[in-house]
Amino acid sequence: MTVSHDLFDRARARIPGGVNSPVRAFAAVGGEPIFFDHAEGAYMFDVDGKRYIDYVGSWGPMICGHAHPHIIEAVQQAAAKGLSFGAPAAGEVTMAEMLCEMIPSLDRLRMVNSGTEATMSALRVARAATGKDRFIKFEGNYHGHGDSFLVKAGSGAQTLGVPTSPGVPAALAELTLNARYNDLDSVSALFDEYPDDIGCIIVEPVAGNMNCVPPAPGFLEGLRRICDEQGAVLIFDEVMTGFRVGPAGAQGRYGVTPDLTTFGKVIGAGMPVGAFGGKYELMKMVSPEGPVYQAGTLSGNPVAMAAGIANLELLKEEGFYERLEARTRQLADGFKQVADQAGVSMTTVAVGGMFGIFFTDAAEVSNFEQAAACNIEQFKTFFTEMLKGGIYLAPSAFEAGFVSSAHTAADITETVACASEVLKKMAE
Ligand code: HOZ
Repeated sequence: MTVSHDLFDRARARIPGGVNSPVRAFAAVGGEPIFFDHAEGAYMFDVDGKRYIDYVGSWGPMICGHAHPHIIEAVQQAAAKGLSFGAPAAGEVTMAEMLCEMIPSLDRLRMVNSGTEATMSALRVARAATGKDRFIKFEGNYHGHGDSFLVKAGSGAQTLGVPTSPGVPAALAELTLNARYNDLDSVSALFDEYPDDIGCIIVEPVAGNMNCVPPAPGFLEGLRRICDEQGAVLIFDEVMTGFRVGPAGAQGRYGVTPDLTTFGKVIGAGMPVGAFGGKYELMKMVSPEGPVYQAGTLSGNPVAMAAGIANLELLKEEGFYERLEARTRQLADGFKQVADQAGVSMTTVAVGGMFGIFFTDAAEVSNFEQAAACNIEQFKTFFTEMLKGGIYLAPSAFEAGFVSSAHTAADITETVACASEVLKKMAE
């Protein structure tokens, strides 16, 4: 019996499913979630002392690796000065200035505590600005667990088979329209069906909650054009992509400017942080300057701001993104190469520090239907065997993977070597 197993037994008695967020459960891959003790750089160490090379990175924020000394020092210094004031502090101003400088579409922003809060609030602003309640999202995209977004959602909602959650009022769910990712015709068709009712499109500019699916050429540009023609607000949900696919997020990488952007954990380096921001005209509607109510006692928390600022400082280092992207590409190409050698059909993608592995013979995956049609049984076996080999991947075929700047070429080589053995066995 392991310490991890004992903890899971105790957890199950007091916490639904034994986990505090469903994506952590191993429901879709079999087995039990692992309880961790500590993490450093590219590695996580479980409570039984086993080391794993980590490709979840706390679902994105550990872009500089775990427990980076610069970030830990900033957190320790801030913590020593008090954990929360419920009143303004300097760190919030510095953070807002840094984000607005790095992401040109941000005139102003509001700090919140999670991506879920950010998307809920951005949607409220968009609805208030346009006076229209319906909005378009994309099947398999995930924007947190706000009621309006849990309709054909990705991530854990999809993994656990509840993309449209019970408890979401039907009257609200009916305002959520789902289009097909990378399919502009499906977006136009919804505007034709509801010509005067749609105030907003929200999109993951690189989808990271149905595995990793990049935007097709022209897709994001097309959404911008449609929003301009229809007078709708375009929201980029950069909770996953913000600072992961480039210093100015996906919007910088693909050169498309949204009206509002939402950010999540990556701007807190692992602390509970999110933000939403954008055009001055929209953000001036936010309380207390405007009538759109939005609030949070812990928003802009001084410890979280210190962590986030330290993280952003590291991202500004010369060549950071080139190195991160090269490492991620090495991993994705390595997986593909050993899968080909083993005779297992696989397609991989890499965008910035994000990657995806699809068990399919299709050359590319561009929407949720295609992601769901991949061989999920093969993914389960791959996941389980990689875990035994000390490689920690997301326990779901519907999640992107993440590489950090702490992953070395040797870590990638070790990972690919493990994958090679696993895939050969799978092919037997
Ligand atoms: N967006 C994250 C997974 N794709 C959410 C993590 C969670 O729900 O815990």
